[in-house]
Amino acid sequence: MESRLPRQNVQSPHCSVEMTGNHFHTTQPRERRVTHTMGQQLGRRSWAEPWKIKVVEPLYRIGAADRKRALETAGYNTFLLRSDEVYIDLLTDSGTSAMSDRQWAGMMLGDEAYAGSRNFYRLEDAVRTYYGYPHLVPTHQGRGAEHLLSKTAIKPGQVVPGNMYFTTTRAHQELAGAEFVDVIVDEAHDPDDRTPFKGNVDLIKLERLVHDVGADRIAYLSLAATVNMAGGQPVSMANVRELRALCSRHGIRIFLDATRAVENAFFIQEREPGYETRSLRDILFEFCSYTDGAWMSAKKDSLVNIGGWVAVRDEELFEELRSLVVLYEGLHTYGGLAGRDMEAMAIGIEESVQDDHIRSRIGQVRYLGDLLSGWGIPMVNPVGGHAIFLNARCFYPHLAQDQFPAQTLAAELYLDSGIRSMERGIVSAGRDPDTGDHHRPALELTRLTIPRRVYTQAHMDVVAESVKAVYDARANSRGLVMVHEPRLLRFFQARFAPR
Ligand code: P61
Repeated sequence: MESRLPRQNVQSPHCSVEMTGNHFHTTQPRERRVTHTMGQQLGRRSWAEPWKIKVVEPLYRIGAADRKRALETAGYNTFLLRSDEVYIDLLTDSGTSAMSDRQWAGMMLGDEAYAGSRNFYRLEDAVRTYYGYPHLVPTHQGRGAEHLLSKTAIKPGQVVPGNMYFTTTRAHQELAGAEFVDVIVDEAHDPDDRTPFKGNVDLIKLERLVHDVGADRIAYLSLAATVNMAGGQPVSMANVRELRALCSRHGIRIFLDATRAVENAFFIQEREPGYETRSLRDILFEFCSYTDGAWMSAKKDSLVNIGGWVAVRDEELFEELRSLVVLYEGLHTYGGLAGRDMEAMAIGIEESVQDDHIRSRIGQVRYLGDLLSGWGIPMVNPVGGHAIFLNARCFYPHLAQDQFPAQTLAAELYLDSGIRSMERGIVSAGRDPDTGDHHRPALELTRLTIPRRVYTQAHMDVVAESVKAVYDARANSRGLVMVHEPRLLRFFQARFAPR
């Protein structure tokens, strides 16, 4: 990790070597100056990534006038910017991670047979080994898996309870005819509540729902670990264990959104008594063992640029998934992927459960969080696995929610420095399909999402300084109006104008 201190002294008994820029000057011994690494300044020992960089991709800064023009052309929606117009891209951690040398080497082992590719069997083996599900159907990415599972596991008119909605997940559940009901603990809706497992399902809310609608109207429990929209908050092992008992009593299945389940396992290891000395690998396996199946966007935890899967224990459901995948994605042994993509995914799964990897991944997110907290920047606490979620309501208390504070904050950040973030508030929440009104989530957040193995600590410093500059200028922001609203998942393509 490069220290961001202005100058560094390396002391020896005889002389000191002073580093200034790229030059070394030998000077006379003099009074010892105490320097602190960033880790020490933050009150801990420094950590470093368990990798070194072999290939780099240049970044370009674009000037303020060009940023202004680009944002106008993009309708003040960061999804509509071209990536060439972005300096540090924190839109998402989805498909944006850096693959390892082993993964790239694996790409050369792609077996591009239409049927029975050897890479499929390797992937099946990795999913069985680390997640424990016997029957695997690959898909091109997470929403392909959500589509198949929603179509096979939901009957129109059923209810799907879950620990907070996710945009594509809920859209597929609703398209399949279900109503989504949020049963996450109340603490999840409060950015300042520091409960360690804010992703947990509230068992009382779930029990009440079962009582009100009847167990046979519940298609399944949709359990996300970690919970993206709550700020990457984890679910405890105790909670999933109790859920298993409750759902088994009522004959309800549990399907897991395993997209960031490895990050969830890290939080269990860190925070849950009895798991301190267990490996991530063990924790992940045990967590999944309480569920009937899972869907996965491998573009996150599994360190690939594309790919996903759905995997289940039940053979009948597997048969249905297998017949649908050939209609929507591709043959059941490639599901819309190239053989090489499946090989990279299998290797990525193995790399993702390494304790060192996750410690440094989440450590980097926390590093940014610590800097921002130190400046009193309002955000979701505790910091979650994949991102910092800025609390846009506190940046702009003078803006009403339908003046789009989080969208405004994403626009201001881009204007300040070319950093791209994402709205996670009223725009993302969309409209209620029955009433047509905006969903009005309690959380109005702007997400700074950290890709895995891509940016350095220095990039985080640049990001933190820009957030601080935007925070300092917060009183000047006037908000936005929406001038174009797509029917589905509107946040991707909506357009805005300044108020
Ligand atoms: C993201 F703005 N996430 O966080 P797919 N489950 C979960 C996800 O986080 C997820 C998917 C399923 C994205 C990409 C994205 O509203 C948005 O492979 C917990 O992207 O199809 C994806 O997996 C879907 C960004 C998705 C969005 C939807 O950035």
